[in-house]
Amino acid sequence: MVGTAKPSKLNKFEQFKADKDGLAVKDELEKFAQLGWEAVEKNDLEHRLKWVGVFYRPVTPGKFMVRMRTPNGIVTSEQMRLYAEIVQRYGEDGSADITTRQNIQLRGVRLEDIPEIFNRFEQVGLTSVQSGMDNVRNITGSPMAGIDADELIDTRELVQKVQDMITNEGKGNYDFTNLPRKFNIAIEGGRDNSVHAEINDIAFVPAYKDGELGFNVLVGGFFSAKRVAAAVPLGVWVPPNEDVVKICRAILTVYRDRGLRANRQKSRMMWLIDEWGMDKFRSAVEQQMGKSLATATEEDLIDWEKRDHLGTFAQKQPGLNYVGMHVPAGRLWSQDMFDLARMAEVYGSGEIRLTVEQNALVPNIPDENLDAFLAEPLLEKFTLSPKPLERSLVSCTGAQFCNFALVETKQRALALARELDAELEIPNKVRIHWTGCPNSCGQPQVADIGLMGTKVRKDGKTVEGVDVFMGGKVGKEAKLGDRVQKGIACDDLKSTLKDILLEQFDAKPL
Ligand code: SRM
Ligand code: SF4
Repeated sequence: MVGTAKPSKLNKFEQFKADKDGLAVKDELEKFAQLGWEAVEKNDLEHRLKWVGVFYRPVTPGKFMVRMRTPNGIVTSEQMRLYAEIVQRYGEDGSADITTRQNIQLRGVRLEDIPEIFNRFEQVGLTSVQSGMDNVRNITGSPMAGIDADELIDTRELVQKVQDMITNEGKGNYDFTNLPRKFNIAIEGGRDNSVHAEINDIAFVPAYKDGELGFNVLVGGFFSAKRVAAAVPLGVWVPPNEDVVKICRAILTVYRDRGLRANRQKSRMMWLIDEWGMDKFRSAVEQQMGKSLATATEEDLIDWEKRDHLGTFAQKQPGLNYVGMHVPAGRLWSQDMFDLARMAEVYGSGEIRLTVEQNALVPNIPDENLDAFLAEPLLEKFTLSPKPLERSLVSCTGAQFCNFALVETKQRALALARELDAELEIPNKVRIHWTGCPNSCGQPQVADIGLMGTKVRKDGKTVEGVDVFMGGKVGKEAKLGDRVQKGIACDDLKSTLKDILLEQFDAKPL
């Protein structure tokens, strides 16, 4: 369904969506598989396939990326094994990444295999539908949901219900496939804002009202190359029930029908909120819901520092534990995924959880299985206590696979963190986030030190470089960081970072 706000001349994205809804390619996958990717019409290949989570990669033509949906970051061992099998067949081209939205992306996938892969997804309850372009991205929730003794609200069921509403239980839902732009939703149920609520278009954060526990609703958070904005209070409180689904539907409907579409640089929901003001936006949402909403009256309950979940921890269920493993730069190979699946089955309950820091947890490990789990060889690669810089490293995809990238990120980020960890004693964690371009997928604005790829002139040549962001704060009183230095050539970055760490993070040379 196309919204009512029709600009007089459609930009090229609005035009191709009006010509044919992106979701329509769902029924053409067999045909594309037979045609071969080179023969697929350009808009179908480069854009519409993203509506079913299939991303053409101009950097590696013919080797596609598949972006899944992983509600609340929860993956079963069966699903993880399927991921392993899918990428295994692509040899060196086949890998997977844990994303900054606690999700999985598969790499190296051939278009001719998509119909079979999608059948196999369905058999294990997976979907990649509506995971790219003008759709709602993976819905995040606390990776500790249901196992954290200090949890306020278990978000698992709510996250799943919101996803089911948006995607028609994974089958695809034309109601929400033509939003003005991408859209992010997060539902936080813990005390430490594990999902970066403030950078979502809709965020639910736990709060009381009249003695009842529910959520305050924040809206409009986003990052883009042109502008970044933290989410602001809608002024509304909702109970942790079907109303969460209903308000998501109402906000999405208002945004779909009234959101700004003329200029894609000004189409994220915050631009509509700015234009209308919050009162008008709220009444439009209430009108859409067909009832007035309760006004939020209390502060949210986010009062903890953000945890990174790495290590071994007791769960709220007596005798059970979860183990959080560090996955360097979020990169997984098929053997890693086979191992994770097996370990989750043998020692736990067959469940794996992903974090927005691109790491993996295995929950529900009984005390008596813990030693054997900790002796598994995978833990030499995915360690429980990496050194401080590597520990908190986050990196977007970068130039290896992303055509927007101005720099290579993941390998450089890891190499630099390891070198600096070897040369410095750093008393506390320092969260370094790399992002390959101003789109900010690696969220440099939430980091202690954020590095954003750019091009720099050095010795008469154009070379890869970064802008440096600092001051991002997460957890309680989350705050976005600012750009503090511009245009540092990557070759000079080690000494710049060393100075910052020595001067501002109490590091000492080893
Ligand atoms: Fe992103 C576009 C990767 C999280 C803001 N993002 C892209 C594309 C699809 C561009 C492309 O077609 O190549 C990248 C795919 C590269 C690839 O091959 O992997 C890409 N974004 C990613 C991931 C994989 C980074 C990562 O390594 O973890 C994350 C996938 C999350 C997921 O599972 O869905 C990812 N992207 C984010 C986030 C962080 C977040 O959501 O917390 C942001 C900033 C928050 C936001 O959206 O408000 C983000 N991505 C963007 C933007 C800028 C949006 C804007 O309004 O301008 C783009 C470009 C666009 O949409 O035009 C973009
Ligand atoms: Fe690609 Fe830029 Fe996003 Fe990194 S920040 S994944 S380089 S679009």
